Parts: sequence; structure tokens; C-alpha cells
Amino acid sequence: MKLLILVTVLGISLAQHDPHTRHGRTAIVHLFEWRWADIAAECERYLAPNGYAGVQISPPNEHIIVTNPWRPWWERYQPISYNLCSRSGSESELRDMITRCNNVGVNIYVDAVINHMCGSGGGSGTHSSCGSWFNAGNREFPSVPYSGADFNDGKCKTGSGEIENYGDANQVRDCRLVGLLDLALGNEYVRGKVVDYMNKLIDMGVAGFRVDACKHMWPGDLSAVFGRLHNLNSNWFSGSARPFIFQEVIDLGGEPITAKEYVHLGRVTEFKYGAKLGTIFRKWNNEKLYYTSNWGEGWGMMADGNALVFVDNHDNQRGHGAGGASILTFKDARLYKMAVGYMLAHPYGVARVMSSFSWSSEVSSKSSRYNDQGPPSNGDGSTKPVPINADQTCGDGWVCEHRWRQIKNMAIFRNVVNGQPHSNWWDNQSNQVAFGRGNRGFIVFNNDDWNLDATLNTGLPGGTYCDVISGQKEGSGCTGKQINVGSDGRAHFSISNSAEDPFIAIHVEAKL
Ligand code: QV4
Ligand code: CA
Repeated sequence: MKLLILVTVLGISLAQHDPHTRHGRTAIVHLFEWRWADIAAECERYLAPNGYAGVQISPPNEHIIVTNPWRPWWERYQPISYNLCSRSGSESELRDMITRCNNVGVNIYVDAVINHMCGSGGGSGTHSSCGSWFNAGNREFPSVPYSGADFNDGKCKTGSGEIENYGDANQVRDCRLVGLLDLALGNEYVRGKVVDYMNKLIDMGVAGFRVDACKHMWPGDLSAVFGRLHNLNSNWFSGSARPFIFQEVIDLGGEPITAKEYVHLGRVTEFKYGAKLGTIFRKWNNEKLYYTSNWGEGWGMMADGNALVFVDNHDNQRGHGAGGASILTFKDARLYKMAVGYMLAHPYGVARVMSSFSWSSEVSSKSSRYNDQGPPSNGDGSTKPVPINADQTCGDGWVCEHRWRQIKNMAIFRNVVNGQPHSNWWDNQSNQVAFGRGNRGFIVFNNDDWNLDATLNTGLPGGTYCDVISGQKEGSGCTGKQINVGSDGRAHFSISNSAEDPFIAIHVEAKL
């Protein structure tokens, strides 16, 4: 225990807390619902050249097909088996993608859905992504195989068999989450099946897992599963590297189950981060950006070494999950770019960038709920490829936030300043703030309704720098603003409150 505290205080990564990123890269991107073939191409043509460290992929296992009449995105959170054919592609396409991404130093993290199978109302038949037969009502999943004894129906104590009260930890772990058939992870047989699934992926070369719905599983059961995972594939990782684990636990306070119960097993998604950052940039509840001088633990968030941080995720960007109202998304592009920029400039946590598909905000004639809309699809329900436009943006409804210049350049900024302390804080006691990262980078925000005009200590060596928000360094010039840093490290910044992007970022690799 003492060692654990010491290690946490020093910010050293424990086993399963280390993302094993390579080539000094730091940020992860969630390519939500992308096909494996497109991810493989994106690793080679964009992610590696632009310094992205890794990709969170959508669940690769066999899942139910829901015809609604169109297919919602969330069918992939209803497993039918651990066969590796999914809406994103076949097992061979998955293997090819993992290999090609690894070969250019980009890690793959799998979204592992191990708390449950499909919903109790999922019916019977072969409406599944590999065509395996199942019968949800009878708890029959012969392709695993799982049957009645492998589920928590007997253990759950609520009348409905559903989670009825999040104030009762037993039912949150042992009963069904929105009807999803709850696996008995206390049973050796179930653990073995889950471990085999995850180990197969590790052996294929993945670097770790985003583990879905961890609040709904007992930490002891997860510990037993994670303890039996193989070390990472030594073709790409050091022989003793443990898989990176980040657990989805939504802890916004007020429930008996907390993130703290899980931090010894791996990192945990810090949902306070995006909820609070959204409130701050929206200036709700009289929040001001200058209050963030102690951002991170100072704001009641978990220890730096335990946190996986993000501005929005695939749930809360569309009102699923919890704590969504303040969340910024690509739909609030101007504030969103600032918030993602803030996250990527700030040293706290392992950062994940969201890459979305767009959806209609209207309830269309075809859909019951717009926030169920699936990825861009062909007439037969298959997912469309991601076409790349001449200007490097994506087409066909793929938003590709990770390719927005401001976000891509801040992912690079994070790599350039990696390991440097948060330094040279400045604020105007309102919504104008600036901070640096040692002598490697500096960022200035103006989220006030008036101009910013200030001479600030950047901590950087004297010289001329390209702002990587309004443009970037290209050849021997800047395509956007230029900032002159004096030999004393001071520079003058002026940011109009009506600027397209009211923030400026400079770093030593964008120096002329
Ligand atoms: C419906 C009714 C239920 C009923 C059930 C009976 O609503 O009241 O009991 O039928 O069968 C879909 C539908 C949901 C449906 C359910 C079962 O939306 O209406 O229940 O299927 O058929 C995603 C979606 C869910 C979706 C689920 C499975 O968000 O809407 O449910 O996939 O397809 C909590 C958890 C947290 C969770 C978050 C959303 O603590 O862990 O809710 N987040 C993760 C994922 C998320 C995913 C799941 C967990 C489940 O990030 O994307 O849910 O794997 O906060
Ligand atoms: Ca459970």
C-alpha cells in the first residue's frame, strides 16, 4: 500500500497504467465506428506522420444486428460471441490493421465489452455480425458457448432483474444494465472465456483495452481477469509490457460506486474532466477559465497517473450515459477547439481525442431517436469508407476532428512538451489565461467578450515562432500568425474576441 501511494504521488505508471506509446507520441484518438481497412490506411497516411500515439477502436467482436429499421451505432455494445467479425470488418482485416498500425508505431486499444451479452429482448436467430445463431430469451450463445448458468439472473435481487437503483452497488453489478444480459464474471468458466478473447487480441498485437461498463463489474472479478492477461506481443513491445487498461467508470460523485475502487487495476475514464471543462468554456454557473490554474487534482479529479481524459466521448456527445448537458462537441466547434486545445496543452492524464461521424439533430422520419443513428452507411447497412478530401478533411459524414488543423497541431504540441512542467501561468482574473510547459511550449486563450492584449513570460528561448492554431510552420515560414519571443522569454500577444479561433499556441518545433 505504501508503495502504491509513493508510486502514485511520484506519478510513475504502474503496470496496466502505461499506454506504451512509441516515438514520443502521447495522444490517443477514438476512431468511432471506423472500418478496420480505413483505420489501417489512417495509421499510415495520417496518424503516424502527425504524431498520434494510438487508436481506440470500436468493439471488434460479433454483435447483434438491430434493424430499427436502420442500424443504430449501439448494436456493437451487444455481444453475441467473441468471434472477430463485426460491422468494422473481418478478422483478417482486423489483423491486417493491427499489424500495419503497429508497423508505423501507432498502438491499437480495443473496446472490450465483457459485462454482458445482448439485450434480453434480443430475440432468437442469426441476426448477428458473423451470422451465429443465438437465443437471448433462453440465454443461449452457442458460439462462445454461454448458457443460463453463465449469467447473473439468479444473483440479481431486484424484482425486474434490471438495475433499478444506482444507490445500491449490488444491483449495479449483478443486475441488467438497460436489459443487457449480465455475465457471471464471478464464475471461473466465464472469466476463462473473457480472458481467452482478450489474450487473442493481445497476441495479435493490440496494446490494451478500454473496458466497457466497469461500474457494472466487481473490481475483484476484473482483477482476476486482468491478472491473467498476456504481456504485449514482443514483436512490437518490450517483453514484460503489460496491456494498458482504461476502465469506463462514470463517477461524477453522488453514487456509492467510485472511480477509486478501480484505480489499482489500471487507469479510469475521468468524466469530471469534460463535464467541468464544458461548463467553464460555456461560462455556465459563473465559471471562469482563470479558476483552472489548479486544473486536475485541484478540481477534485483522480490522481494524474490514474486518469484517462477527454472533452467528449461517443456516449455523452449524443446524450447517452451521464452528465451530458455541458459537454462540448464538434457541433460547438469554436469552443470545442479551445477545450481540446486546453486538454492537449495541459499535462494532466492520458488524453483521448474524439473522432465522430455526424448525425442529424432532427428526429428523422426513419428514426425514433436521432442519437441512435448509426455511422454513414450504404443501402445494405454496411458502413461507408472514409473518403479524404483534397484539403485533408473527411467526406461522407465522417467529421474527423482529429484532422482539424487546430486539434492535429495541439496533438503535436503535446508530444513536443511531453514531460515538461505546467509553468508561467497568467490570467486576467476572468476568461483570459496562458500557461507554458517548461521551455518547450506556451498557449494563450481569450474566452472573454473583449480583446486580449498582453506581454507575457513564455519561458521559451528568444526567436520567431509560428502560431500552430491560425496556421503552422511550413518550410521557412508560417502560414498563420507569427509570435516574436524576446531574449528575456517575453512576447506580446493580441487575440481579438471575435477571432475565428481565439487562442494562440507556440512550441519549439514551430520556431523559424
Ligand atoms: C431497452 C429499454 C430498457 C429495457 C430493455 C429490455 O430501454 O429499459 O430494459 O430494452 O431489453 C440499447 C438501447 C436501450 C435498450 C438496450 C437493450 O438504447 O434502449 O434497452 O439497448 O436492448 C450503449 C448505448 C445504450 C444501448 C447499449 C446496448 O448507450 O443506449 O442500449 O449500448 O446496445 C451507464 C453505464 C455506462 C454506459 C452508459 C451508456 O454505467 O457503462 O450508461 N456506457 C457504456 C458504453 C455505451 C454502452 C454501454 C456501456 C453498454 O459507453 O455506449 O451503451 O455496453 O452510465
Ligand atoms: Ca454486471
